[in-house]
Amino acid sequence: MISQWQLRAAFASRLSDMYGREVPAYTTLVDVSREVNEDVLRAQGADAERLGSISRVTAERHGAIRVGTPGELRQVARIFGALGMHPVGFYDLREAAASAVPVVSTAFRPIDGEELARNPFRVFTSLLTPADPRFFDAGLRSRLETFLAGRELFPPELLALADRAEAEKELPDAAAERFLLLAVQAFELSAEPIDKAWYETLEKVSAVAADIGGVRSTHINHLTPRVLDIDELYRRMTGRGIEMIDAIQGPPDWKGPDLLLRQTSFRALAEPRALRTPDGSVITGALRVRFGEVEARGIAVTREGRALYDRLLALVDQQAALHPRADRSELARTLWAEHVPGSERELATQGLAYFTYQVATDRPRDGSRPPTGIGDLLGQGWVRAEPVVYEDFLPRSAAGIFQSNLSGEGSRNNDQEGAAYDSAWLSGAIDREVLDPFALYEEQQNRSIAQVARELGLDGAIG
Ligand code: OOG
Ligand code: NI
Repeated sequence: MISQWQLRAAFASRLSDMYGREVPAYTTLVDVSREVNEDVLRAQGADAERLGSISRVTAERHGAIRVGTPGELRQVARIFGALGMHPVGFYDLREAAASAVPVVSTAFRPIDGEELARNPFRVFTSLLTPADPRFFDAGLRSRLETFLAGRELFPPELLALADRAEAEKELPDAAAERFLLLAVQAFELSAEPIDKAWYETLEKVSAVAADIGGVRSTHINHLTPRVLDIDELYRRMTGRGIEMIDAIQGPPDWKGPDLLLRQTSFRALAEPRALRTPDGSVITGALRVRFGEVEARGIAVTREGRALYDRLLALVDQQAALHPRADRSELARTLWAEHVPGSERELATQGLAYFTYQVATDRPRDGSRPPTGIGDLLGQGWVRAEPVVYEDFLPRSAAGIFQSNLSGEGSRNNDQEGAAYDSAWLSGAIDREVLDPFALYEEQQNRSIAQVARELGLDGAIG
């Protein structure tokens, strides 16, 4: 029998092999990430593993896929459900991006601490929004919806195996093998010729719309390894002559603890694709849609921590607009030094980031009563705090990653009112609850605090 987490680990690893064959530069990125991780581990020792064991980090990937309809997304949810991955978070990239990115997204991932430690594979999954009149007029919307309704992304056999794996939480060896084969196949780049005129019609609106709705299949858009020093990785990739996007998205490189998520990518590569021209002949063209991305993960922040992050992002924007020649990351670094607490201890006591707490083995044993505040418990050595890793994404960074890889801006008519989509709509559309990431982190933190309170005899009175 193959359990869900083994299926998830096997799927991630086979997808990685497949993507490496399709996009060789991805393999370079994985190799350089591994080298950087080994160097960081050598230099920092155990500290390097504070946000995840080196075996987790080395195997860690996120993928990105894009689908066209709620029905397709429902099927994706069944396939990832088989792998123990649940929809977490709602991202509206239509609002986060300046150019035309007509999608809303969620991420499928494990939610349980133990499952994350076994294999944290996650997939950023975007859904096209044909009903948004800022991008699609009535005629185009209807052509697009008809086109999408006529395709099948996932064979019924794959979906049946997925349902079985989700219900039974495992599959017999032979069924597991078949499931993995079909699941990886479903995300391979198709050799079927693309209708050139239709693809170009959509591309005028948005390259993302063309990538999703201009073809009769789906494919993995990128697969992202995790690195322990993304600034060093950026330098080494550039040194190897690989053209990276201009900046690292997310928090700046600063002297305090790593927070949230920092990401960067290399530009989408021209890949040969078969195109059918209006006269029916098939030619080889090139499309630039798939790229390589790498990320460094930091500590998960609370709602207050996130509000601070968003405020600083707005401040950086403001200052960058006032000083167009200034270095954006320098501006960000200065603002962070001014506004963000520089130690894990302060982040914990100010309620800005999530930690799990354990009673310290070397706590005071002189018969004194423990204090009841987390700050005092930490300060007086009663408990230790372990940072909780950020397992999710950032809308502004995601928009930046999408955007930096589009060849054209596309078009968008802002006189039109955008179609409304939110987390509740998405939950209804896929018939599964889209979970709130903050609630998941908070639960994890609260469970550890309740345990500490029990062990210290504080009856849940920790504040
Ligand atoms: C997804 C872009 C966002 C991330 O890591 O933030 C993303 C896409 O290009 O489909 O992958
Ligand atoms: Ni990504």
